[in-house]
Amino acid sequence: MIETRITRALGIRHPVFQGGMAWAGTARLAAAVSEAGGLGIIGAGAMPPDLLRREIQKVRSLTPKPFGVNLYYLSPFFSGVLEVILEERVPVVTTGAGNPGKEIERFKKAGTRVFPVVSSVALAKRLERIGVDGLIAEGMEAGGHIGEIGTIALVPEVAEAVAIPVLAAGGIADGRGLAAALSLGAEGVQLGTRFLCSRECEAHENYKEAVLKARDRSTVVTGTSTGHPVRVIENRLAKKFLELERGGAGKDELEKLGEDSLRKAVCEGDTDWGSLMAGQSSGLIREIKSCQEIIESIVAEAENILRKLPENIV
Ligand code: TUI
Repeated sequence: MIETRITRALGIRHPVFQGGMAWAGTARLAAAVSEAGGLGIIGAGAMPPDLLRREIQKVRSLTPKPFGVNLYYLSPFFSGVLEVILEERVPVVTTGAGNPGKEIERFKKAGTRVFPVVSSVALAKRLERIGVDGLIAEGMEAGGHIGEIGTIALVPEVAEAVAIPVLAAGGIADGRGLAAALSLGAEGVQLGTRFLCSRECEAHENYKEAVLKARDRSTVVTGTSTGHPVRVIENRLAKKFLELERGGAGKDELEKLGEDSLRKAVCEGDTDWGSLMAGQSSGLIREIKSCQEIIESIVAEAENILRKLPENIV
């Protein structure tokens, strides 16, 4: 057992969050992760509010354990999604691509714990001051929207700068990553790509196969020219995107190319023209496992490493 302030505060068995992946983070996946003792998270992405409400109710029908919703700040349904999260009194909210400064008081009144994702020390400090419950320090090894600092430097810098608990994310897929995160001062980890390749994840089999096939250099970062970097597995869409960016294409043209591409990949299995968001940990993921196997093997491996660590030093 690895107990930290995170497991105690949230009443979960293992300090492992599932990343809130748009389209792939469905109620079925979130419930499976929570049932296995982690914190399952519904990826609200660009979900309409009524669908999110049904997904929340579905998680509750599948498990009595705590779960979360990832609130994506660029959603066209942002305000409706926020109201549903508050009305449903969701236990935990994580955030993506924005900061919850304006909403924090309403979350507190609803009894919702807030764990924003941060990719810098400055934002981490600002959010601690406004009263968030913890932070997810996400390095640029992560999939999807990313910042610019690597996990191994970002996590200790954030952990040192704040007193609230910090989880590490980005490039972590196994017990070695969890042990490393704890060594860096984190009190848990968030895994996206690893849970994408779980039996319970409803992403298309083609997407999962693409992650299993991926190696260390299989992902690229698109969108640096527009200030919205996104890590994806390289495919025809990513190559086209990078080619347009190198040619100085404008934001509108790039946005048009990317439109609907994540849904095409996750729901239709379009591995050529879909956006295969995935982290650099793809190279570590070799097989589909159940959420329970993923969590139990990560915790057991980390415990083993931490127990044996002194033997590495001669
Ligand atoms: O959110 C993510 N990664 C994501 S969200 C997503 S959903 C999507 N759907 C369709 C098309 C495109 C994307 C895919 N990947 N990671 C968390 C994260 N948040 N990383 C960085 C940030 C972030 C960025 C800017 C947090 C705060 C911020 O600015 C806040 C401020 O006000 O300074």
